[in-house]
Amino acid sequence: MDAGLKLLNAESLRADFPILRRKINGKPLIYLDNAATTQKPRQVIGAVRDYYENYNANVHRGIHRLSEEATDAYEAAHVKAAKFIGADFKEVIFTKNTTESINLLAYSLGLQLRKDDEILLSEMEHHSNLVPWQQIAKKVGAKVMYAKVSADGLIDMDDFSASISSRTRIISIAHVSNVLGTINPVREMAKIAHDNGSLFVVDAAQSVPHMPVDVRQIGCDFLAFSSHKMLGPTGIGVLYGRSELLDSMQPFIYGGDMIREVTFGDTRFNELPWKFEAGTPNISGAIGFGAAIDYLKNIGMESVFSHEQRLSRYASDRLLSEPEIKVYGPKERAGIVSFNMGSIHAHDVAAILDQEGIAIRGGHHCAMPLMSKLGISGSARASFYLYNTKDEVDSLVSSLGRVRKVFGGKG
Ligand code: C6P
Repeated sequence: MDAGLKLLNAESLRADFPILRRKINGKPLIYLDNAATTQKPRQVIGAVRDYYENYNANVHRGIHRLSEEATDAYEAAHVKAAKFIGADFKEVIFTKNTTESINLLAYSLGLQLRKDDEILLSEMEHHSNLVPWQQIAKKVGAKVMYAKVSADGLIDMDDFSASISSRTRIISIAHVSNVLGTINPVREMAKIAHDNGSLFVVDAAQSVPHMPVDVRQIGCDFLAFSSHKMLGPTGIGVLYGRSELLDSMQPFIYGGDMIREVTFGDTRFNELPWKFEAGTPNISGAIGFGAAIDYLKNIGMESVFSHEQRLSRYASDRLLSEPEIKVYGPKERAGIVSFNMGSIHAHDVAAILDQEGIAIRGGHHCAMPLMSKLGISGSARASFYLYNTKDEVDSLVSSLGRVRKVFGGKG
């Protein structure tokens, strides 16, 4: 471990999260569904409340005091989000979430593709980084290719390189798999993409919330993530794009705020990033998101990452020492552990754990093609964040005994 790394104290951070005091079925809540969404600290809840109580107004429109304050706070959130990933202010567009960010790209870039152009994804993509490309490819006659995932849960880099051709225009890959916890070598992939003249998109929904991410270090062209997976409110996310690319792209949604001048005949679009933010944005969400970024920066993303890696290593070791449990994905992983217990359905595992106050996700995790590749219909998944503890992992593993009892040794 890096000697300068500040160890995170999950126990003391928990006091910032009011929901973690809740009891479920009379038992303390153990929240292990952080890949789906994360809980919110009082600092984020307070920032949203402060906006509504003290300076609620629309942004970029009014000359009055409230509108100026709201605009300043909204733009400050853009600055925080840009700095958090090492980008410039004008390169960060606020969207609804990762899904909308990728749809923006699919519509804006994908619709420019020609027949027989190729888009390369991988077999481990979330539906949000698959369905938009698939649908746009159908419209323009492009082909979607998938780099293979090996038995140990890694993208096969030989197959990745071999799948790229002179027709590959866009390559879009998850930084971290929401099922396997695999951390993909996006920096290396960006280089391979650029050597071929392809654009490289990173789905960072499961990485930006959990580890240091710098868009210049990766060298990607675009990167997408969601506030709600990093302690912030729902309904706000980011699309990062290199400014020269965003400048040359057509907006995806048209309307107010994204224009400079409109006549009866035509429209000139606003400057970046506003060109891509049509209509009244999610102002309270952006302000809460800014507070979430402050909170994470204060702890340090290296510390968040190392805490989660320690928890996921501990969890997978403990799960693997139990009878009939299969854990999916590589040994070196982010804070996501997917598993199955013999022939017991993942939904049943999640339902019994819920009775014990433990929240995990069971199912296909919006990655049905990956499930079919793994030959399963779903998995149980525990996913960690900065407020989770080793004791909670112990409770998870011991509660699996109850699952086994209910299902009479099927696990
Ligand atoms: N995965 C999960 O439980 P949105 O919903 O737009 O904020 O994020 C979509 C998304 C995109 N890419 C990856 C890798 C993701 O994990 C997700 C969201 C959640 O795994 C909800 S299905």
